[in-house]
Amino acid sequence: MMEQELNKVLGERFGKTLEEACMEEIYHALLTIVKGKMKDLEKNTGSRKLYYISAEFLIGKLLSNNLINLGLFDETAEVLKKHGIDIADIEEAETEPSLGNGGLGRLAACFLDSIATLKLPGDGVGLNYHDGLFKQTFADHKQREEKNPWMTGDDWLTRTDVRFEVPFKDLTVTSTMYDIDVPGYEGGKNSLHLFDLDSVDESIIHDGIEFDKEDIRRGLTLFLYPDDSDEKGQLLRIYQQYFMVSNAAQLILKETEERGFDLYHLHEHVVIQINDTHPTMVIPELVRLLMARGFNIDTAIDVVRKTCAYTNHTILAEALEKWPASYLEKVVPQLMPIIRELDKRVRRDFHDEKVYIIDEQERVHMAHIDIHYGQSVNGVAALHTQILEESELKPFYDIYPGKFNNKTNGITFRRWLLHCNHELASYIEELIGSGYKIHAEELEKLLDFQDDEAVLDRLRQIKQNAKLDLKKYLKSTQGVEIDETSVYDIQVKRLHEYKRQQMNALYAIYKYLEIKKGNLPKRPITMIFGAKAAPAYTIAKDIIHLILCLQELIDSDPEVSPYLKVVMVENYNVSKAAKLIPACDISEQISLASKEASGTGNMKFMLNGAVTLGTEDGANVEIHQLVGDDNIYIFGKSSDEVIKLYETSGYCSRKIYESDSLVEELVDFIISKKMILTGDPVNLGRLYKELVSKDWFMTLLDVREYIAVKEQMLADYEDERSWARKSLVNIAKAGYFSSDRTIEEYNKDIWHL
Ligand code: T68
Repeated sequence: MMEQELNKVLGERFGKTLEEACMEEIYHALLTIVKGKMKDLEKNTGSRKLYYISAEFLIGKLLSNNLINLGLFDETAEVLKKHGIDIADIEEAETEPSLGNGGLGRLAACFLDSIATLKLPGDGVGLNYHDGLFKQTFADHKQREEKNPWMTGDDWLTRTDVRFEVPFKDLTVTSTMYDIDVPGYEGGKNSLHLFDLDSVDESIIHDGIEFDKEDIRRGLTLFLYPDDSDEKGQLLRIYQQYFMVSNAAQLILKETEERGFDLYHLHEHVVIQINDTHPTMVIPELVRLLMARGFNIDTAIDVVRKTCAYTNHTILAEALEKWPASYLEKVVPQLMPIIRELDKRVRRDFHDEKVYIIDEQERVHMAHIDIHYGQSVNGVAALHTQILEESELKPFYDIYPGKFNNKTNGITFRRWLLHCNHELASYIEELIGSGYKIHAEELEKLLDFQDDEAVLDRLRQIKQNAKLDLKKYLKSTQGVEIDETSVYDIQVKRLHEYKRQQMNALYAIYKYLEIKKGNLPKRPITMIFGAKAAPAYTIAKDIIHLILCLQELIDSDPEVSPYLKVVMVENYNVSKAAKLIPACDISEQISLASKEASGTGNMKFMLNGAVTLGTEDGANVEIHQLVGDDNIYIFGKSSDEVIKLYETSGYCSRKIYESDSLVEELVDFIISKKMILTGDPVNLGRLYKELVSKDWFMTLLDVREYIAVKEQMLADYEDERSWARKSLVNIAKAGYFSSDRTIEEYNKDIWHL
């Protein structure tokens, strides 16, 4: 079937056969075929529909996943193989949409997959950023940002004729809606709606990612998270957010009316999940639109409140959005009277300024709108929700205990096992049958094999094959040579001080110095990093600089390089994650306890048989509970201790630096002669100073224990069988982290679809 279809489409479009076509042509033929098949699928329906509004949908490449979900992957791979083609090479022809930044955006993509798979009616709504998040390159050991065009004219987007007028203070624009089909695994389909402006013009970008941020018509949807370090940038973000939610609100009202429902019953037929605060303005916007349709304000607010639900993804105060009211006045003055009214009602009912929407400095706290004017507030892991309730959002929890609930994150096993690790997926199927693909908890059946030497050996072999694949991949993409007999120790995630890549870098320094002293490791270690730093986040970029300098220093030292390798993967993204994760031995999840809301990379690594080295933070806590002490390596101060240190200002990094000679030696190395000769003294000096005199995320607090536990882990790795057993237990216990489970919980507790 697939063979004939491929030949037919290749003939019609390129006048070629499978034998003659190049990779790009085969990719485009497959795209056409798969899009056609998805068009024929019936959309999930129901009397209540979900709209998941998110500034990010980090969907990754779609060809293989869509083939898997349509049940066509194996057949397609077979057909191609017959003609000497590896489907992985076809995947390379697809550009990756960079419509997200990190966990929040990838979570939204996993959720879309699970919602469709569970046959629930639920669409995603977001923006179609032409150049997405920037593309990262390295030069002079530093991050450079470039635009990242991903649309090719022939891609997964389908232009629709849905258009809405979106009124800003100084101009009104007309949107265009693009759709991407989201097929469920073995049935079901929903849509991802991405709004755009026809007038957007990439030619205004110059010098990397610079452009005139006041040119709304040509620049509105160029980038995800354009630099907001100045007022113009912040205003542009407000333009983007309002454009997203006004389109979403208009689409929701239009579809609800088309489905024949009365808007006075909107909440019975629609639920809106607000993914972090970026879509918060949908609340006042819906109130405005309903009032324009004749609702009185009480009814409008009541209906909207019953329709909306909010997910919080962070407790970092600086990440909680607060827009100056004056900025909102400049962009969307029509919303300010409504926001003021919402605030007035809060002040009428509660006498605690901590819960007001507009504070004394006339800043609008977006999360406060969501909490007062939504019906649900959820955190994304048990510990995170607990911290929200007990400290970060305590005043709100005291008012609305019933609104708060936890939804521990999950990942789609279609992408993060079936697609990224075919060999492991088929071996699991051999052992326990295919039921686990739908009922992830069936992975626990693997526990029956934890003492089966043949199974453990095979798992080791599968890991080894993945390590070889990664070796080849890094060689061909970055020209980097890694040793497949080494331990692969991987930390990939956004770059942020709280995630503490700098602590991992201090380990690299430790190991370097040990090797120099003649204390050679039993087995070489490959430390792999992947991370983008926000363009205006100076210290994050300094940390990248440190890692890149260490990479070079170690590479060029023949005494050290046989035993230690540091690799920073350029432009870490979803496709690279899919290559790195199956090959990992040690999964680095080392955030300062209390700061990582959940983490989802931790789940992906576990599912692929890596063992976690982590703090008791986010979902690590739940991983720990599931796998038990023997199958995870935990270190560091607890979240309670950390929270107390913040409350009492009880942390002083300089004290640790001055009293612990090992810490002093490691930190001093950052500004050692060798490093200064390799890198830039400004960046290295600034980072050194930051660690010694501030260290807001308490690297030095945990670094000693971190090193000790990592050393233990490396020693334990040498007992190959016992390590393989740990690996098996991690895979077996990962079922809980299927996003199908998460979505079932959202549906049961919040959505009621
Ligand atoms: C992440 N948040 C959390 N935020 O950090 C992570 N935020 O612990 C969690 O697993 C994940 O969300 C899913 O719940 C983010 O990724 C952002 O990217 C972000 C971007 C701009 C502003 C605020």
